[in-house]
Amino acid sequence: MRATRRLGVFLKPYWLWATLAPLLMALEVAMDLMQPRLIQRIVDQGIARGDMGVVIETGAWMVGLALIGLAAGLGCGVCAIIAAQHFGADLRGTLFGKVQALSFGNLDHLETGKLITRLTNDATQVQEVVAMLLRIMVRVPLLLIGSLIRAILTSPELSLLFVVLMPIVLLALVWIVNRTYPLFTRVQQELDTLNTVMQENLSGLRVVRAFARGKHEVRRFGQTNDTLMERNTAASRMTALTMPLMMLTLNMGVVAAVWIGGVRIVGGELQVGELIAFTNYLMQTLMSLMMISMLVVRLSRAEASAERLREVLDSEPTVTSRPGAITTFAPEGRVVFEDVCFSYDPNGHDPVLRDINLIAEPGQTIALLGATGAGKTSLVNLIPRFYDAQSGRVMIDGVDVRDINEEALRGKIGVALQESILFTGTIRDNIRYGHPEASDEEVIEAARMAQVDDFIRRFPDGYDSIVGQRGVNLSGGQKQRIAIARALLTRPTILILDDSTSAVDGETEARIQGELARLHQTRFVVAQRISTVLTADKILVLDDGRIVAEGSHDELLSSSPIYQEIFDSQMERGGVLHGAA
Ligand code: DCP
Ligand code: MG
Repeated sequence: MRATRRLGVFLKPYWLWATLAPLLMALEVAMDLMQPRLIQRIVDQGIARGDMGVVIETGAWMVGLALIGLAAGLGCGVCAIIAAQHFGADLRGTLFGKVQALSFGNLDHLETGKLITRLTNDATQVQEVVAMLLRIMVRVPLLLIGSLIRAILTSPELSLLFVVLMPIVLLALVWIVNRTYPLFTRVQQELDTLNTVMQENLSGLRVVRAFARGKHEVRRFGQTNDTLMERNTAASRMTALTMPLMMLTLNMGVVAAVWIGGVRIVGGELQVGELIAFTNYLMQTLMSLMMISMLVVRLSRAEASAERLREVLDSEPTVTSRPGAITTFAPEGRVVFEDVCFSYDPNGHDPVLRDINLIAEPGQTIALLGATGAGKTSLVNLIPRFYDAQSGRVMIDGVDVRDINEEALRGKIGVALQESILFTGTIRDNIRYGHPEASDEEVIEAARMAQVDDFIRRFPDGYDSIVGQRGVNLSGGQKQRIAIARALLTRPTILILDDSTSAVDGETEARIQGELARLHQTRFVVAQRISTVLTADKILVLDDGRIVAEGSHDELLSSSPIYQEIFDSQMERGGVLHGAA
């Protein structure tokens, strides 16, 4: 229950609706509780005495009170829905905002698939339970206590029946809840697995196709699907089985009441109407008890969802702005790494970068070369503070990046990430993403420099062409170049290109480099091909998280065996010659 209660804050702004709903429900319950009492009056004072007036008058009262009850019930439903829907919308909004505030480090743990389930399925689960709570949570206890009291008032002698019935029903309920609770927990777990399998598959559908693993995936999904069905059936069978059992107990109670009551009526100690009223209250009491057991099960399912939401809500961004961080930042672009060590593990195990020292003067191009997994992406990600160094410092113009407000910092750094992701929308909007106020001329200029202007113009809609989800209707190299244009448009002081021309042919790459060379900015260029780094002011060769060689192309060629090795292997394939042209 803790996690569910923790979400209660989202109901606070709607406290009026959230209080009105139970109040109206209380009114409805009050009306419900009056009915058996009025039936009793019709029977005992109307029918038994042949008094038509009492019958008509009481009947009219019954209809009137029922109508009030109906109105109150409807009102309660409306209020509960308003409160719950607003609650849900705010919850989703807050979750989304939270996700936006998270750092790269957090996102390494909360995968997209999981986040989608949380923002949709889990949020809805909790929202539904809130709507239910606002109605039933009040109804059930009120009805239980109210009808118990009325039953005792109606016939204290018959009420002794409760002493026998209540323990039986309570025991049965505890047993049922104990049996169904774990069953429903397992249903929820299996539902999670199903969601995961489904999401992984939908996002990786192309891989599945490419490896012709469709049948295998269908089988895998089928297994999970079947397990879910079995568990659901087991849980439902349990509930289905218990219903008749409960009804049996209930009916036995009624039979006992009628039997004992009948004897007393014959003896003249009880009136028929009283008996009818009593059995009515008896049934309401026992029914309320059954409702409680259902509530418990439902709540426990929501608790699992609430717990998952709590995990998102409580995750703190791993990278945050320090109080007093610099908010106006106009650097020249001198980047310095001082003894930087970095690990993806919060405790610093398995460092990915070790003792990194480097100086990039304003306007210099620094190239990072190294095998995959060497730590190139990790290194450049420290400059815009996607992650924070474990020890050592990263400084821009002598200021530790941790002392600069994140937005101010990132506003000066243009990044083309290793994986070029485009959003659904026009090509123009994609290029403008980091600088939405940019004019069309600026967009075209950036595109021209990134060598995409030509092919964009060849589309029928030019810059207004729509890019599909994840940019499916563009080639890898085209996407990379749009990502470069996007980074260039923000006119950054520091530009980071993480393997951004890996899918671009050598000739085009050389042309992009030629354009970039005319800009005065500090550039970090990550590459696998030597052709990409030939003209760099400084080339850093990374190996297993360490800088193992450093210098210009010519220097490295004569001094670094590793560099020579890379050079030779690429020469054989002719890549360098092509790129150097
Ligand atoms: N790593 C990790 N968690 C991440 C990203 C990376 O644990 N979120 C690990 C995987 C590698 C190491 O860090 O062992 C270095 O990864 P990089 O992405 O920095 O490696 P490169 O960019 O050099 O490799 P590539 O050329 O493949 O992009
Ligand atoms: Mg990388």
